[in-house]
Amino acid sequence: MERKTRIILALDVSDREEALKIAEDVSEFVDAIKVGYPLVLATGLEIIRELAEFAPIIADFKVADIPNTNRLICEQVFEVGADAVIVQGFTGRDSLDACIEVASEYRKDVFVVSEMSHPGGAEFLQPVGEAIARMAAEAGASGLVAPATRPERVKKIREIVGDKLTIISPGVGAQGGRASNAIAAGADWVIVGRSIYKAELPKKAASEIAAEIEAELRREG
Ligand code: 3DU
Repeated sequence: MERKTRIILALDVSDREEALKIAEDVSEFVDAIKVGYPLVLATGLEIIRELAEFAPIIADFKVADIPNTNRLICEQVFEVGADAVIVQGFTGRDSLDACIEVASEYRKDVFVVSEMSHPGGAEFLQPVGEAIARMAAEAGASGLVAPATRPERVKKIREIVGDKLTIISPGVGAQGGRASNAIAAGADWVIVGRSIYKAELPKKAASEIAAEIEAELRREG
């Protein structure tokens, strides 16, 4: 995944044609496309292979099972052409290790959720988010998912993992976070869904977020 616009599109639509149309339309403004349950359950896993024509694909299945099941899930995800998978960390080190082992066989990436961006993310996950971030770094994950709705938490997670891991950050736009604040706090990429795919002109919406991020990066020098 190359750092260009620093935007990952969360493509949570449920129609195949619409998904492909939006992906093609916005591809110059996104560095990757995140695909999750809404699109895959509606259209089938093969949509990952089709979308991979436009951008690297992050499969957001928030994998959270025993090691053997995690391994089986990750094999399916990488076989169909995804470049990365998002997994939960709360299931423990052995479950995470299983995902990382499969990813390294396929030379792919694992992103671990440290804390979720919605209000409920502060209830159970936030108190263990820092421990999950440390575990992910020790286990050799590629990156973490940290909330753009709480830039101070992105900053904290960045302090914990240093430059060792990348941080991808959902919660921009529809959930109230700002792309520039998440990037300023230390996120490498922001994840944006509804603010792009529900916009009247998705390409224009993506280009505006890209411009906001570019301005922030210029300001930082
Ligand atoms: O709120 P949006 O429409 O911009 O979509 C955000 C996407 O990121 C969506 O796919 C959601 O499932 C995912 N996500 C979070 O929003 C929060 C997390 O902590 C992890 C993933």
